[in-house]
Amino acid sequence: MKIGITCYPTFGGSGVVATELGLALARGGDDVHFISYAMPSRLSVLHERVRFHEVTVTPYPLFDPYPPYTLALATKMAEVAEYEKLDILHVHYAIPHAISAHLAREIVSARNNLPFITTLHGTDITLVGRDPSYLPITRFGIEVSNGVTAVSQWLRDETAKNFATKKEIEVIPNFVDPARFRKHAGALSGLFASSGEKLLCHVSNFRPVKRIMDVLAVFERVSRTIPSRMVMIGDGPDRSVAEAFCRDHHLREQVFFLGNVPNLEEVVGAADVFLLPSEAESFGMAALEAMASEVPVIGSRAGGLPEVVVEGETGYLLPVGDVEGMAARAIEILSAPDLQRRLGHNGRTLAEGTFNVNGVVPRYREFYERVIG
Ligand code: GMT
Repeated sequence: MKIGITCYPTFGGSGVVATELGLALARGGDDVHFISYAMPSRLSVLHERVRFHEVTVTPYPLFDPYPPYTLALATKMAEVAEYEKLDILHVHYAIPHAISAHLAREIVSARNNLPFITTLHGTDITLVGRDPSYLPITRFGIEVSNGVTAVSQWLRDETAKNFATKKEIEVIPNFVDPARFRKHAGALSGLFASSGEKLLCHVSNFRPVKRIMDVLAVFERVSRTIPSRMVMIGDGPDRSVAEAFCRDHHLREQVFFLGNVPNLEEVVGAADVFLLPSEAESFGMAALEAMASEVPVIGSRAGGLPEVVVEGETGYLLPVGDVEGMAARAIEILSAPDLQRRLGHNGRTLAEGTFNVNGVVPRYREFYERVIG
C-alpha cells in the first residue's frame, strides 16, 4: 500500500505516534510518504520505503503575516498523491490537516480516488478545536474524512459530545515498541542519582496542560522523605518558570532539565517512578512508554489516562492538583521495592500485550483497507 502521512513534526505526542506508525508500516512492506513542513523529530531511522516531502510556503508580501500553510500543504499532498500514486492519506491532529487533505482529495478527484483518514489526538478536540474560531471547521474536517480514529474511548466520546457529530469513530489506542522502551536499570541512573537515591522522571512538552509546577511540588515533597533526584525531559513554554522555581527553592542540584534528549528510552528506563499530573490527557503516550520501561506511573485521573494506567496495578491516579496524594503514593512506592517491582512488571505486561506496536499497527492497516474499500 502507498500511504501519505501528515503530522506536526515537533515533539508533540501526535507527531511521535504518526512517525512510529509510518516506520512500522514501512517495516511491514508499505511505502510511506511523510508530508509536513519539517522532518518529524523521531524520523531518525532511514528506511528504503520511507520518504519525506517538505512543504514550503512561498512568501509573498500580501501573505504577511499569515502565510497560507494549509493551502501549501494541500497542494503538496495532491502533488505527492499523483506522482507517487498514493492509495490513502492519513492525517494526525485534525487542525488544519483534515482540511488540507479534503482539498487535496478535491484537487485530484478527476483522476484519482484519494480517501483520507483523520486521527484525533487530544487538544485538537479538547482545547483548540473547541475554540469558537475553529469549532465549525474542525467539525467539518471530521465529517468529510473517509474515516476517523481516536486514541482513546474517552476522546471518542468527547468528540461526539463537543462537536455534536454522529460520525463513526474507531478507537485505536496508541502503542509502544517494547523492544525499545524497556528497563535500563543502572545504565543512566548513576549519572543523575548517586547510589541509595531514587530517580523520578517526567516527559512532556511543558505546556500549561501538563501542570509542570505540580511535578515539582510532588518531587519537593518526596525529596523531604526519600533521598531522590528528578529528571525533566522535553521543552516548552513552562520550562523557564519551572527552572526559576528550582533555583529559588534550592532544587537545582536535584532537578535536571534535559531538554529533548534523543536517548529518551534510556533515561525513562532508568527511573523509579514516572509523574504525569496533567490537567487533561487524551491518552498519555509518555505514561505508556514509562510502563513499557517497568516504571510505575503516578498521574491525574483525567481524560483517557485511566485507559492506560490501571489504578493500583501499573500505578496510581489521583484528582488533578492533588500533589499531597501524589507525593504520598510516590513515597509508598519508593519505600517498597516489591510494590515498585509489581507495578513495573504489570505495566510491562500491558505494554507487551494490549499496547504492543505489533498488535496495534495492523489495526490501522485493516482500517485503511476498510476505508479504501
Ligand atoms: O498536548 C500534547 O501533549 C501534544 C498532543 C499532540 O497531539 O501532539 O498530545 C496528545 O496526543 C498524544 C498522542 O496521541 C496523547 O498521548 C496525549 O495524551 C495528547 N495530549 C493531550 O490530550 C493533552
